[in-house]
Amino acid sequence: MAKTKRLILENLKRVDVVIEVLDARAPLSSRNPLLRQITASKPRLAVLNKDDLADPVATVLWADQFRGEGHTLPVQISATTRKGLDSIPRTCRELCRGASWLSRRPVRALIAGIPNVGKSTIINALSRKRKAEAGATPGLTRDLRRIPITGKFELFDTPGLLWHKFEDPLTGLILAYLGTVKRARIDY
Ligand SMILES: Nc1nc2c(ncn2[C@@H]2O[C@H](COP(=O)(O)OP(=O)(O)OP(=O)(O)O)[C@@H](O)[C@H]2O)c(=O)[nH]1
Ligand SMILES: [Mg+2]
Repeated sequence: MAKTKRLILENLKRVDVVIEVLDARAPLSSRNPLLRQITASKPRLAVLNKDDLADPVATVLWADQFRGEGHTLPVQISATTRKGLDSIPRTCRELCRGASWLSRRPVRALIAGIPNVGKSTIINALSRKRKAEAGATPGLTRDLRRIPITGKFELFDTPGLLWHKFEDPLTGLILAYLGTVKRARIDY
């Protein structure tokens, strides 16, 4: 966790946007307060992934709530079915609108979030290649990697980041249900 936090902090100056990937089934519990705190200086995009597994009515309400907060644009996607994928590069570009460098170099976005929410799967789906290791076990991505998607868009994959203490025990339970916590660490 300390290593991932350091990786994100060290690489923040190399990116234009931070994408926080959330699980559409539990957007509030999967939102990492530590990540919000350390990336507060960058424009942010909240991606509600695994839309195919979530209640569609609830997801729309969640997206409205995020939109209401103003500082973070929400998009709903499913990396598996490819629903909404194109909205990621498009929204990242919108967040950089007016920047002097926009016509000269790609938009660089750091993709972060708690373990197992689908960060690497989103990168593979966008690039249409298996460039990042992805799978059902939390903690698969172990290092930061820069992955060019198109000439206009680059992503930085990061390992999952959890925080030290869940204020609400229900959050811990929900994160365990989502497959975020390593099995060996769960008290069944
Ligand atoms: N149903 C469904 N499964 C998904 C979706 N996106 C990712 N997954 C699955 O979620 C699991 C985790 O995916 P990863 O891409 O490895 O997740 P990650 O966030 O990179 O995980 P770490 O690197 O461990 O932090 C895999 O089994 C994926 O197939 C989605 O949109 N829908
Ligand atoms: Mg990963």
